[in-house]
Amino acid sequence: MIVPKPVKHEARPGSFVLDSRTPLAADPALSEVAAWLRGELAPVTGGELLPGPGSGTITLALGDLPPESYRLTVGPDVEIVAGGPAGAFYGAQTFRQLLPAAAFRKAAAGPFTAPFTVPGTYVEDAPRFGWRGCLLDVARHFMTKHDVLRFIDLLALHKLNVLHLHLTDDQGWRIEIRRYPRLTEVGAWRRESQTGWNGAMDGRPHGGYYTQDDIREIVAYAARRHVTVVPEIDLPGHTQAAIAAYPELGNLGTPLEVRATWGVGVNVLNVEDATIAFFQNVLDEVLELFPSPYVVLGGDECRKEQWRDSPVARRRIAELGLRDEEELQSWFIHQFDAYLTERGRRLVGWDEILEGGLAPGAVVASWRGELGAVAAARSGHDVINCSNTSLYLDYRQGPGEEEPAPFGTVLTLEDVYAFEPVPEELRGDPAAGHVLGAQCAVWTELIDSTRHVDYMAFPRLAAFAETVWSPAGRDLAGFRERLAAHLPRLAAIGVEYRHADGPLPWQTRPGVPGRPEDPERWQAKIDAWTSNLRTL
Ligand code: TNX
Repeated sequence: MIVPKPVKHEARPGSFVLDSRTPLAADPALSEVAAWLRGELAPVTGGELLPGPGSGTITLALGDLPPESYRLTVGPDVEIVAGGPAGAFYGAQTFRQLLPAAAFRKAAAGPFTAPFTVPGTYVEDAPRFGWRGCLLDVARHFMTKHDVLRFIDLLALHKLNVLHLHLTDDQGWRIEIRRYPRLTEVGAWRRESQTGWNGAMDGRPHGGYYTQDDIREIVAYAARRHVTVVPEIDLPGHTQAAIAAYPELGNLGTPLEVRATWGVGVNVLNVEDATIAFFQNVLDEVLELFPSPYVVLGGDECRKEQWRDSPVARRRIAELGLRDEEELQSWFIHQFDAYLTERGRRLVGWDEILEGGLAPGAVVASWRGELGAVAAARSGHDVINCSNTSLYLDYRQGPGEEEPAPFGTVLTLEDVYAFEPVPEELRGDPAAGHVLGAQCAVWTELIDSTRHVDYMAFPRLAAFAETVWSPAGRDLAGFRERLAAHLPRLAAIGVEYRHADGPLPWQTRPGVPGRPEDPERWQAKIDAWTSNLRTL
């Protein structure tokens, strides 16, 4: 009962006994995976799983397989053969899932829980997609470093390998930049927050940020779990927190506060050389901290009112011979594409970067339905399918008033499980090869705690993991069975997931009203937003 479902999973004769004396031996290239597995198991076996003689050995070995693939054989011994450390890590994750849910506890109550008996098993496994991501929005509501590390463990448990950290937005700047200390001194704090979509405010300050040491720790912790942390610095919209810290970045010349309400704001960056230089300096520090080959520079939801009124923006448009503000936005993003390319990184932007010409080499994170994914792939750009209508885990999970984040259309567990990363229009088209994978998203306008993140992300994230890891095709009944075995693991870890029949009393949020959006109206809105993508 493994989640996500492996390529092949069969019963074999015999069984394995894991106890406090079980030796674990690993190829030197896999020693970090071995250390990780020892660390996960020791609290409940009571042993250290050191290499040594003994019956019933766990061995991690390298074999002639792709890097993320593995074969796991459980008999009198356990053998994990993998193409590389990532594959060995996934094999070890699968092995943990063959143990009782109690093995996911951090400590056994009373005497150690082991020995565990594992029935004979053979698993052959490899991911379907290379990009298996989840976005976590720590800008709208800050999450502590500890919560982020815990979230990384939960991604790794589901064999996801990308954490897209949305670090900056109108409502907060969450990463220390040495050269510009006001970004966090001012930009990381807001006076209060909007509590729902009815405009009510909570009157309570909110904030927080990660120091550069915190970021290094998060990146290293994730790397050990084969998760790449992809940073997002959102530009040129979603930048009010930065403008509050450094007003010269904006268009108004009057001071602004870090934004306390949600929605798409009018305050965007100006297009002066100094502003571009400012953000290239910011990126110098970001690149030093994040080894990720990909860097997300947003590019989404940039309102154009201030540019239309700005003599500087109008002059830019004229000098460069651009058609309009859409092309100006595209030009702005291009400045950073060249910058990143020179430094060996690839720019990722939301599908709005397709409007007004796509920066060469850029990767598109397609979020407004799937039209952007189709357009980008057909024009030869790599794509990550982040479709809001299937993968936005901030959308409500049921129609009732009791749902604690009453936003968006209803997006059930079954809806997420039904998601297919390759858009229908691309099936059978060689352009489908440009789909790197998919990514779910936990936007946090209305999600103000880890407990609430748990409720929104789980178990829908488990369903998402099957769509990107497991072979194509769906088996809802089989998934339900696997999930029934998986939920006790989440419970043992302490994840406050949503139960099938809705929120428990303390998971509701009375006083934050909201009716579910009508799916047809919602789709019509997305169609209107993206109609210009049809003509690309
Ligand atoms: C759209 S996805 C956004 C986010 C919001 C989210 C809420 C994207 C590029 N922009 O800023 O948080 O919807 O679901």
